[in-house]
Amino acid sequence: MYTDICEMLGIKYPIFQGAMAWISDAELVSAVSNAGGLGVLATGHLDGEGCRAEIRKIKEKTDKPFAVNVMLLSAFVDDIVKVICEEKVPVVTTGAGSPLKYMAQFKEAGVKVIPVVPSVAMAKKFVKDGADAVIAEGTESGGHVGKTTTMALVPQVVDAVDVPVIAAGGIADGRGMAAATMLGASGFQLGTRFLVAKECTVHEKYKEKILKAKDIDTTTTGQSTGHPVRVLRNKLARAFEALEKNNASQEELDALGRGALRRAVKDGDVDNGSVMSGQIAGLVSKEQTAKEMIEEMYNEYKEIMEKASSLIR
Ligand code: TUI
Repeated sequence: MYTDICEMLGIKYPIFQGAMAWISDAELVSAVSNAGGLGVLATGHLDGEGCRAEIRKIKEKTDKPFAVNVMLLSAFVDDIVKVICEEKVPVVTTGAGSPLKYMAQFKEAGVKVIPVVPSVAMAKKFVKDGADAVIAEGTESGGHVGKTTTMALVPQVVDAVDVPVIAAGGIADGRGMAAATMLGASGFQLGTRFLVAKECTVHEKYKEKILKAKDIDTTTTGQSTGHPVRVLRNKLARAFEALEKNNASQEELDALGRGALRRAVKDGDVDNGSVMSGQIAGLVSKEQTAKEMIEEMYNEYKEIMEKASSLIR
C-alpha cells in the first residue's frame, strides 16, 4: 500500500480521513495520524483562532503528519489560511471551491496543497495552479457533492493530471481501496467509516443512524441551490424536498439549513438535523478505533491484491 503519496507526505498508509465539519476535531485527526493514515481537521465550523486551538491540540497528541481542510465557502477562510501558514501545517486539503487565491501563500509557507475536485476540468485547472495532488471525489460521498461517480471520475482524472490522485466517495473497506487502486488512485479518502470510530466525538445518535443505514438511505438536498448535499433521509431532508418541489426561494432554503449540521452532530437531533453521510453507510456496521479500522482495511487490501494476479492465466 506504500505509494507516491506516502512518500510525498511521509505517511505509512495512503489513507486520508475526510474532513467533516463539526466532527473531525483534534481527537479523530490525531487518532488517524497516529495509526499511520492522514488525519484531516475540518475548519468549516471554526474561525481563525478556533482553528489555531485545534491545530495546537493535534500537535500535542501526535508527532505524525496531519492535514487541515479549508472549506472555501467559509466566512473565515482568510483567517484560517493565515493560521495554517503560521502554524506550519504540513498539508492542506481544500473543498467547495478554487484554492487559487491562497496558492502562493501556502507555497511560501511550505504547505502541500491537495484540492478536492468533482470533475476533470477542475483537476486540470488546480494542478495548473500548483496543486501537489488532487482528491477526486465521486457523488457517492457525504456532504457537498458533484455529479460524477467515483468509478467514472477517478480514471479520467488519473489520465488528465500528472500528480497523485486520491479517490474519495463510496470507499469504506479494503475492497474499495483495491478497486480504487485498479482505477489508478495513489490513495483513498474515507469519511463515513471514520464517523463511527471510537475516537470520533460525533453524537452517539448520529453514529447509530450511520450504523443502521442501508444502501438506499441517502438523498441529496439543495439540488436547486447549486450546492447539493448528501445526507441520510429524515424529517429535515423531506422538508427540503417539499420546499424545493414548491420552488422555494434561496432565503427559505438557507433558513431551513441554518444550524442543521450542528443540531445533528452536537445535539443528536437526527430527525431535524442534517445527517451528512456517504452512500457506503450501509457497509459501515461496527464501531472500532481508528487503528483497528486502518489495520483491518490494510489486511483486507493485502489479501485481495495478492489474489488479484492469480486471475491472469
Ligand atoms: O467540501 C466538500 N464537502 C462538504 S463541505 C461541507 S460544509 C457545508 N455545509 C452545508 C452546506 C454546504 C457545505 C459539507 N460537505 N467536498 C469537497 C468538494 N469540493 N466537493 C465538491 C467540491 C468542489 C466544488 C466546486 C470543488 C471545487 C469546485 O470548484 C468550483 C469553482 O468554480 O472553482
